[in-house]
Amino acid sequence: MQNLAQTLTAQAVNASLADLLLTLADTSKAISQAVRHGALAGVLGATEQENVQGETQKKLDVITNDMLKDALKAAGNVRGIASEEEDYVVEADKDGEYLVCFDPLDGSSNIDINSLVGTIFSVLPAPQGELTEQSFLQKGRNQVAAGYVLYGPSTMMALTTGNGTQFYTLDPKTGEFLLTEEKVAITPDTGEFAINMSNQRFWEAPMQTYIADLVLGKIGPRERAFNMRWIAAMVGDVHRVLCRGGIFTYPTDNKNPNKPFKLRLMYEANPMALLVEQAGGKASTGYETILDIEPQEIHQRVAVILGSANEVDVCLSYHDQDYAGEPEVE
Ligand code: AFP
Repeated sequence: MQNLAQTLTAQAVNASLADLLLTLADTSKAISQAVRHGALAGVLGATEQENVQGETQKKLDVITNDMLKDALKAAGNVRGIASEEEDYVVEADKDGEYLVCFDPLDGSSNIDINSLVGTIFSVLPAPQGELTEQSFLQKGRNQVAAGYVLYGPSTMMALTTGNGTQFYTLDPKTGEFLLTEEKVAITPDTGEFAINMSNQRFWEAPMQTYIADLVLGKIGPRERAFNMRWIAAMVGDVHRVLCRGGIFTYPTDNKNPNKPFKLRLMYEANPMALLVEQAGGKASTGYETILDIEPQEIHQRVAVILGSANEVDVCLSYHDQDYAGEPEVE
């Protein structure tokens, strides 16, 4: 089996980018160790601090954020860092060619219940000149690499460098990420959806109608049954979609008028959208393709609808202005 370095060479990935991705892979191994020690290492539970999102930081949020920052600052080819856990962009190396955005531990509310968590990362080219927040505000289509590491029963990395999406599995004996899926392909149709149903009354009408039709199953306009899953960690739900198809959505809701969206564009939606598109799927806000969004600020949030291409299209048909109550189902 090929390892990560061999696969990046085979894909003719720029040597500096390959080094950066290997740095991220090595750091994720250390994070995996910290996550797996859990209570034994005294890393569970929350700190007294809040992040820029106004969320109480878990101890592991802070620990993993520092691990990634330290590794990327030492890499030599990283110009700057944007993290869910950092209020502002972080300077790294003035000669660095890349910007890295990451969520160090996505799904951190799952930590204390020993459920799925992961690290999500996005790599952008660093523009010339002074590093500011503006340096990062590039469309998702500009990403030169994107991926996540899922700390599950096995530690797995999903990665794209624009050559499709690959899966790597960490061999605990050798500490190597080995290529276990060379060309991830999302089935165009699906019978499985992922959404936090408790927000149903806060969604826009098109999403309420779309989900209601899925729940009606055989007796509804879709005329077939659907299953539901919700891991409450985007990294876990998207991994399932990449593995067996599905549609994942965190739509806009009016539960908190000051926060109409939940997922962050730069280090959740954009990297996941690239992985999904490279695997033949689709990713939209309901009204705009995610990878074409012009970012306005690094912690910007967006609605996300992603997964099996044909099912995303059906969901988007409900959002079309001229929707007449009949879904466009092939
Ligand atoms: P945490 O990192 O705070 O646990 O949030 C995870 C997340 O950003 C994303 O990974 C999940 O899909 C989503 O939030 C779950 O949100 P709900 O808790 O509202 O279902």
